Amino acid sequence: MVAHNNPDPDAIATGWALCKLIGERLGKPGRVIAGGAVSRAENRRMIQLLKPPLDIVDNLETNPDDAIVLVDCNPLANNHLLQNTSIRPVAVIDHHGPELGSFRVPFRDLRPRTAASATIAAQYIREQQVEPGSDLATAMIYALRTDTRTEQPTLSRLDKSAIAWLTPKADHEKLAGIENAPLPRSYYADMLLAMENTFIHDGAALCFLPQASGPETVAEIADLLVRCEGIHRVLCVAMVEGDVYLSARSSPRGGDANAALQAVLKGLGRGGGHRHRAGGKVPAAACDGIAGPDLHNELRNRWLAACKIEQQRGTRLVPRREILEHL
Ligand SMILES: [Mn+2]
Repeated sequence: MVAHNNPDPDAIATGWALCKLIGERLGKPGRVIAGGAVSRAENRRMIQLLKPPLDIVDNLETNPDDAIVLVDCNPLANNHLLQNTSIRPVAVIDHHGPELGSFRVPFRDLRPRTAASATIAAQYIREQQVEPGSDLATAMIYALRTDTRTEQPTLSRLDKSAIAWLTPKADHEKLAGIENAPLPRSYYADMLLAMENTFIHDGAALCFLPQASGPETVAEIADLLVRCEGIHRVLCVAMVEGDVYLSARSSPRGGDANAALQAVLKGLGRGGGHRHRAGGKVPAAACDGIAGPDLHNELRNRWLAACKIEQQRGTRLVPRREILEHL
């Protein structure tokens, strides 16, 4: 199972469930493989406590009789190990929205109305009467929880039925342990920098970090900012080892975050996601020759234009002076 790079809980749990299904029904071994890293503290804790069959690698090495299943992303996305290779997956199982273009694959199950890919995998194993066991069930519940981390998640009938089926099988102590994972000091450094670098333009928040401890920082900050009263759209951008990572969010009345992000990334990089949550990357090579402030301005202008916001000058999220005045 090849999951998207920097695999999230949904990608890991879905791949794991498919390994279990194929192992039990076809007697064939399987692994979940992805590039990048797992950096969010909660997700690292998930791996520690639940031990999914996950390998993080730089390059995909395959044997001729390996069957590759792409999970939680599709062949046209640029965020997985099959990108720029001639390897063709035998199956694609995903819940992300359709990308422009088409692809041929022997088996596909693409359900953009489903909250998580884990829901699709839960339906497979349930139909095949495969018992997930408590660790896999916990991973799948955590996948559903993280992929529905928005103000008004839309759970389909199938999502609810997967949750109801998995909940009694999950280990709720481990789940609480994952959700309350210890955080490194660097997390607070990122947060401090983020709060000082967030500007509001007409109900939209923009946060630029000249550096961050890992690629997932942008997602964590975007999740936090979109919960702020009066903020309906968020774009968070951070430089991590030369690459630029972006994360966009929108509240229920904030429009299509993914469409706005695609407009920002056009010609620079690629990304994907859903109506209210999306992420992307501008590789270091694409930033070559563009000075930091120029890229910053370009991304800001594109995003304000995509959101149809006229207020060019932002105001600080937390003006230090005002906090002190209230003491
Ligand atoms: Mn997902």
